[in-house]
Formats: sequence, structure tokens, C-alpha cells
Amino acid sequence: MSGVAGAGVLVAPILGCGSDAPGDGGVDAAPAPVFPVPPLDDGELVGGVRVFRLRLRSGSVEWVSGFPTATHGVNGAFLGPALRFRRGERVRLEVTNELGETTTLHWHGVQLPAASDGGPYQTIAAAATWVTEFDVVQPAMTAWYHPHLMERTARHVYMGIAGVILIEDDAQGVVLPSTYGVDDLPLVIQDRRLAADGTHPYSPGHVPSMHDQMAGLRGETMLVNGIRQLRGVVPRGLVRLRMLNGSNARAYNLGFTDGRSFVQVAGDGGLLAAPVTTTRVLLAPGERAELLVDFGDDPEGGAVALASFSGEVFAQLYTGTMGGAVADALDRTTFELMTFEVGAAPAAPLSPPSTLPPVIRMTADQAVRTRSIVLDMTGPSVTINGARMTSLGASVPAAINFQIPNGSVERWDVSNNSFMVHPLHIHNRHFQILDIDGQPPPVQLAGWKDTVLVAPGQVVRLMLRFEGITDAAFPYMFHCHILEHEDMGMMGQFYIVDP
Ligand SMILES: [Cu+2]
Repeated sequence: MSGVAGAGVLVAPILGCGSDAPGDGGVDAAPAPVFPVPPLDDGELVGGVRVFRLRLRSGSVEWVSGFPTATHGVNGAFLGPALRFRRGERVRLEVTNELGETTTLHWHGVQLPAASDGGPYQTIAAAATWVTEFDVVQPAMTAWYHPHLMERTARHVYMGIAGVILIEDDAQGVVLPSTYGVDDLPLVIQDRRLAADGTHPYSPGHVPSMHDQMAGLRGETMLVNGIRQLRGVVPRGLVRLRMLNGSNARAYNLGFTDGRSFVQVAGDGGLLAAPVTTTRVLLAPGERAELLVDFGDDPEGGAVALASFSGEVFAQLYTGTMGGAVADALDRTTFELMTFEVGAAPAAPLSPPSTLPPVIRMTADQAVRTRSIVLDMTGPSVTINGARMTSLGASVPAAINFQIPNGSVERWDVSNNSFMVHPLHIHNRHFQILDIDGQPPPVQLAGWKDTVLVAPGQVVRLMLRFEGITDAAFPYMFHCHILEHEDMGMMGQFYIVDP
């Protein structure tokens, strides 16, 4: 198995993983019959409730030969299973924390009661089990889960606690490749900064520098599904890739090294209003996209790499001297993430859908109130509306606390006054982008979303409908999804309350 030509620093072939590492597809002689994906977890039906049992535990993975890296994982050494939810069902998550320290587990992109959100208020003490239950009310989409502990999110995600959630909804009537691990493939994209001894800035006893906290920690080693230089075999035909940018800070401008086009059918919040044929998809941390890639004309044994064409968007995402200082070399160039090998097996005889169900667009006149959300960085500080959330329910200089009456429609005008991109994530409620610098969003960004990339100098106006279960005791969070920024307090909270 030859090494992939990466960014000049990724020259080693895939290294053997720990015995229970994801994929374990390293140096074994026989090619893996299926694509290395996280295990699929359908839970167990108990009295009509789909129960998932998740164990947060420590482990290790040998990304650097001879030097195991200490990791965290969910039911395994690194990352966690793909949880499959079905719309209309009730799910129960039983999360046992064996990490030896407090954490949380947040269901990113899932619409649920605030007490089930798994944000910084729902802490799970060491050795405790958190049980939460909610109804799956939303259409098909790819969501994900990760810790969300106040000031510790970046560390816990970097150590390896993350996984995808596949929400299914047969009522939508759209036929997409759906054989998990064969033609329906989640790709969890993460970068890691690994030293020669396998440690990284969040390893036990290590602390990221102030520069890394301000810039967001970037690394030179690319992992897909926890595997370095992943090579996966795909059938000759249409394949669905569920992309998740699970990195702490790096954005990716994804495309294929042979320039082939693909069809984007879904974003963060599920299906787009129409399929979009393109050669690039830009994903900030926390964002997802579902792509249909046709390998039907590829020769058996052919290979094509997935790459990030980051240099193409560098000037958009980073401005001025300060922007240049927080970006790294990879942000200025093109680098490979993984390689697809085309197998012998034909895929299911599917074509990309020519249409998708309509997405009813919200309009500005529906808003009963507007809010300004100003993202900024000054000195050693990352702020929302000039404030930092410093502990639960408190911020400096003033609490960023919104009380939003249930049933309200609001317009949030999000501006980025800083020199680098910030992805704003809003818990529970998906939103629509009304416009970007006054222009209507392209189709890829015109569906429902929960995380939006806001480039320096941009004003992105969002439309949100707050409805559902009210809770005066527990808020939902909104924050920058550069996890170092979130931990430094670039976060606010809102309550949905009875009108
Ligand atoms: Cu940020």
C-alpha cells in the first residue's frame, strides 16, 4: 500500500492502529472488503424506545509508528459508532462516562428539549451514567455528537469523542444510496498535530499555546474516520458521502484531485431544495454535506483522492496581517485527505435525483424581532457582541442571554468584524440564510442549517423560528464552532420561554 502524496508531511503509509481502533485497516495483507467506516449502531428497541448505550472510555491509537497516542472514544478507542435514528421514534441515550473526568455529550443538529441537549449544563461526572430521552421529530439528515463541557470541549473532541448521527425519514420519498459502509459512507474529517512521539497539544500534560487557542488548533496529519491516509474501496457506481468537518478549527474546501464533479444533495439540516452539481464544497468546523459521487465510469482498480483546495479560499477566510498569522501553510495550499479505490462490484443502479422536495423559504417580513450578533477578536479575546461567556449563565462584560418567546420568528444579523472565519452554530433550532452581504444564498446554502460559515467582513442574515418545548431552567447555546474559541467564551445562550 503506497503512501499518498499529501502536503509533503504526510509521507508515511497508513500505520497499524490499536487492536480496537476504528477501521483497523492499516497493515493487514488483505484489502478490507468494505469501506472503513465507524460501526453502525441501531440501538435496541425496548418497549417502543430505541435505546443506545454509549461508553466514553480511554484508549490509544498508533498513528505514529511505535508511539501510541492516548485517545478517547465511544465504545472503542477513538471516535464512536454511527447512531441511526428514525423520524417519529423515541430514542434513549445512556451515556456512561469512564474517562475519569467530567464531560458532556451534545447532539449537534438534533432538535430536542433543552434538558436533553447535552450542552455545558448537562454534565456527566466521572463514573456516572447520563440517561436522556427524546422524540426524533426532524426530517432525514446527518447530525453528529461530541462533548460540550464548559472550557473543555476542544480537548475532549480532540482526544476523540465524536460520531455521526444518521436520521432517516422514509416519508421524504427520495431514493439515495443507503447501504451503510458500501455506498453510504460517513467521512469524519479531522486534522491532528502529532509530534514524533505521538503526543499532541491536548495530550495529558500538554496545553495548547495562546497562539493555538486564538487561531484554533490546526494540525498537519489528516484523519478520515480516525484513519491516517485512509484508502477505501467503493463500488463502481453512485456513492453517497456524508461529509462531517469534525476538526477543531480547520475549514476544508473539498474536491477531487481529478477535477470530477459531484452532486450535493444535503447540507447541515437535510436535503437541499435542488441537487447541485459542483466540484467544490466548503465546510467549516461543525458543518456537514451529503455528496453523490459517480464512480461508474472509473476503471476497476482506479483511484482518486479527496483533497482540500484550501488555497482557493484563503483570501476569503483570512484577511490582513492578523489573518495571515492565524492561518497555517495548509490553509494556503492544496492537500490530500484520503483516497478512493474503485472496486469490481457494481453499485446499485441509481442515478442522482433530478429534483428534491421543496424547501419553503422564510422571508424577512416574517421576523417579529431582529438581533445583531457581532463576532470579533480583540487582543487575546474572542467575543460575541463584545462579551465572553465565562461560566454557566455568566459572561464578561454582560450575559449574552436571550429570552425568546415560543413561536417567535427572529432575524439574526451575524457580522464578522475580525480577520478570520468563524462558523456560528445555533443549538436546537435550524435556520435559513436570508442573505449573505445582501445577496440571496446559493442553493447549497439555501436549505436548513445549524452552522454557518461567516467570513471576515461578511454580514450573514439568518431567519429562525423558535418553537417547541419551552424550558425556563435550561438554555440552548449558540457559539463559534472553532472549539478553542468556544472554550474561550465565544458563546451565548438563549431560553425558549412561554410567551
Ligand atoms: Cu471563532
